Amino acid sequence: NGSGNPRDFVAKMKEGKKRLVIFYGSQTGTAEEYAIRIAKEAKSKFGLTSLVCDPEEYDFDNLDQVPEDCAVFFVMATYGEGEPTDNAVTLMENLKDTSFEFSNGEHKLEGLKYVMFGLGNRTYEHFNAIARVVDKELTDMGAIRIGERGEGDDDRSMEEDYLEWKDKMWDDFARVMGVEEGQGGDT
Ligand code: FMN
Repeated sequence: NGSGNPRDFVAKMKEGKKRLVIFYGSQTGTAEEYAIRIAKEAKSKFGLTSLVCDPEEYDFDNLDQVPEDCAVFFVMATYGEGEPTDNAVTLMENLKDTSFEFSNGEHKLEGLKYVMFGLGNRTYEHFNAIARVVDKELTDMGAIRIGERGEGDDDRSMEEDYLEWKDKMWDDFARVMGVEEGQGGDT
């Protein structure tokens, strides 16, 4: 209804009856494109709608308040010496900072279900460092990854890496979320 805090993604999910939220850490748009594709696939496969989010536009203190029947996707590119994109700096800081409290008063995300796809390039020393770090931080806080972490290589095989990863991920997703394929709709 637009009356709430515009930086509260959990409220937006609830208002829009969306069970998925997809955050993209993107500098030149590739990760954003994959985030949008993932949203389209969730809709066509399972009939689930997603909130596709620029992490810079949201606060993460209520990341622990994502409802149990929902999942959080992270589509994260790596830059520099294994650094996040500009729009993911605060997200990274919040996850890494053990004094950052979620609304449960702790630095814990017990039982939060998430999916991880990283974008990188194997010619860099810190290949997919951000996806790996965010994955580790989430797991350390008690969150539960759905499927394997995907890692795309922009040097040679981004598209193949994505295609190889996603079918198994959607199988695991369906099992964990208790949804079935073939319930999809348009886009
Ligand atoms: N990929 C890595 O795995 N590690 C890196 O350290 C890394 N540094 C990069 C630095 C620059 C200047 C550029 C242009 C790319 C770098 N990459 C690195 C590859 C990007 O992560 C990859 O191209 C990704 O697809 C970009 O996503 P985006 O378009 O969403 O920003």
